[in-house]
Amino acid sequence: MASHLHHSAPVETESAVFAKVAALLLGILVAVLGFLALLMWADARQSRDTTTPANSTAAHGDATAHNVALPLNSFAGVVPENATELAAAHKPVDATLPSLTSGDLVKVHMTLKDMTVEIAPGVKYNTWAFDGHGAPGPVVHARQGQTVEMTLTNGGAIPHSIDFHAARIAPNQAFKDVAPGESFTFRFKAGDPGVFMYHCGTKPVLAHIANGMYGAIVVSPAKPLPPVDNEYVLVASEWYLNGDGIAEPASLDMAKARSMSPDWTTFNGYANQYVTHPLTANPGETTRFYVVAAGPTLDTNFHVVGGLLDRAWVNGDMTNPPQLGVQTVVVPAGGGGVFDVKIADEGLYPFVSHAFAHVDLGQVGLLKVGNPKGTMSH
Ligand SMILES: [Cu+2]
Repeated sequence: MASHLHHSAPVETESAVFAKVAALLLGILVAVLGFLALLMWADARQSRDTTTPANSTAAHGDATAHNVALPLNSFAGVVPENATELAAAHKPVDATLPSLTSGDLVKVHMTLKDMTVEIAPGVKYNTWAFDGHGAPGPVVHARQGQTVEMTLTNGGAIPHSIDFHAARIAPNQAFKDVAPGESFTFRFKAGDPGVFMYHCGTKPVLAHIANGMYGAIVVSPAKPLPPVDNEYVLVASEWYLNGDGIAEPASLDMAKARSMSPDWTTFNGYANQYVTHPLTANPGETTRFYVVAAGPTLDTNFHVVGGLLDRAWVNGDMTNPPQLGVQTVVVPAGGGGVFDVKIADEGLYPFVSHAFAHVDLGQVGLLKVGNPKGTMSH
């Protein structure tokens, strides 16, 4: 525009003076705009420089290169540089359904411990754990009609309790708080078949479940389900961290737990463990998954990629016939489901929560059918 006015200047004297003034003003405007642009560029460069360190921490490990810190001070996907080796060295939680015991009474003794566990490669967390390997606690397996005798010994620092969803019992009696150092025994009849959650019910329950106090009890029906070749138990849960857990163990971030913004979501307490160490089946076999969503808050939308849930006992309801050939079933937080999957062809079949943020945060595993090429054999 300035050059147009400039060219037209010689035509008439008055308009030439006007044009020169206009050109001068426009020139100043261009200079001012240019200076402002320079300031904005410098500002943008500075803010990019200041965010780089956080992002580069998150970017370690090729599998998690796309993970960057979210505004809620997320530690999603933040793992140390040697995460791949750590994942390979991790001993996966055995997902195999434990066998039934004979007799009318199933005795279970759990000792609560405050213990630090890994929930992802190189990511440590201070749990309040039910027994043995941290979270989830051990799988309890009973036959419908058996009586479960539960003894809880509190080896932790604060009161805890245990609430079995499989039990019809007065909670103020059976699920009462047990003081540190004390033991408490109660019995209940496993009268309803299904797969149920158990958890600490001490207030605030959100904190006790988020700290790893949960597990699964399978009550097999008196009239057995159709026989299958493999039976696995998956307890889905999410973790809310107040730090990345790498240099020192993380603890619970209650604000994140309340806002339902997990850093990691897992099957059996450790992100992606069955991707690195797949569950196995042979071609033509049927695999039964007992799935509990422990939460504390989020559901799990169970789905097997490349397969269908041939028989789905939705909500673990075994008094009605299963649904047949369904794609995805919601396992609600505090609920369970039983799913039979028959796979004919060799391959790697991911099982996921199809609410895909869960997959991104670690709630995914593989069912390795046969021995497909290019996979490790174990
Ligand atoms: Cu507790």
